[in-house]
Amino acid sequence: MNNIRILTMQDLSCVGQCSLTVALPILSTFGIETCVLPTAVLSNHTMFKTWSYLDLTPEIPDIFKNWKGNGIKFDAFLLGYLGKPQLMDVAEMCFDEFSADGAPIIIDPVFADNGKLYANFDLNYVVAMRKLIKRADIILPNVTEACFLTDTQYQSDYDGIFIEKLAEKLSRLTDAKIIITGVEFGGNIAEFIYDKNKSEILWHELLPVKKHGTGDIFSSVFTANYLLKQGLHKSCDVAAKFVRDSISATGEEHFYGVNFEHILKKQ
Ligand code: PXL
Repeated sequence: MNNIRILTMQDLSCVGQCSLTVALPILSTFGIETCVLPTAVLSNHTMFKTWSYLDLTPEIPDIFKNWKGNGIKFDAFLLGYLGKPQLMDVAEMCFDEFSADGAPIIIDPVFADNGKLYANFDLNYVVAMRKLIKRADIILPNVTEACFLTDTQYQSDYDGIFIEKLAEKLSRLTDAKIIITGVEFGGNIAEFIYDKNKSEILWHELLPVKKHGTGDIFSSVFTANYLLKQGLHKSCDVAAKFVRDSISATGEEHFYGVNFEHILKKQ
């Protein structure tokens, strides 16, 4: 039995199978006590046509005051979609105040995909994220996020050398272990793992459909396995297979996410 308590900081999208509604059930199912710091409440994620957005930043000082008063500490942190650049400073305060000894910080930058920033994001967010990832032990950017973070022109048609250079450039911004997710070429999909100049590429079967929320599922399954001492390689492998199976369990008409619940039920 483990007694790991993680804090995951990301938005709460009421509908959409992403961020907290993914991280909470997944981490809990793996037996990890999962605490949440919701950064915003959205009616649904921003891949729908419209959404409401309640920024919860003003509530956070009071949450921290009470955590401090109650002597709360966390053994690990998983960050995803924060939503506003100011929240990066809040995240740093949170690490400073509430880390148990040696608590790993895992950051999925979550601000862009397919060469473009998500709705509501601008370059200020990217600049703030460049600073925040200095605090990370592991970062999980996709190719687009890695390009923005390293000021590299995104190209959809890339090769292994392009990805290796991206990882090298990222390693100048942070000492974190780097996992570039969703690397696609030659009809396959891979994670590129870069750990202190040692790199490894982990190939998986590429399914012919793209779905929302799969990055959040990957980061949650990866984090759970990593905290349970499975190592980088195995944790990536389990997470990638979990994502693949979740996509396979999802009908075409289900446009906003994947039915990861069906796969989680089998864990
Ligand atoms: O899955 C990433 C994500 C998380 N949260 C919100 C989003 C998105 C992607 O668009 O809109 C609110």
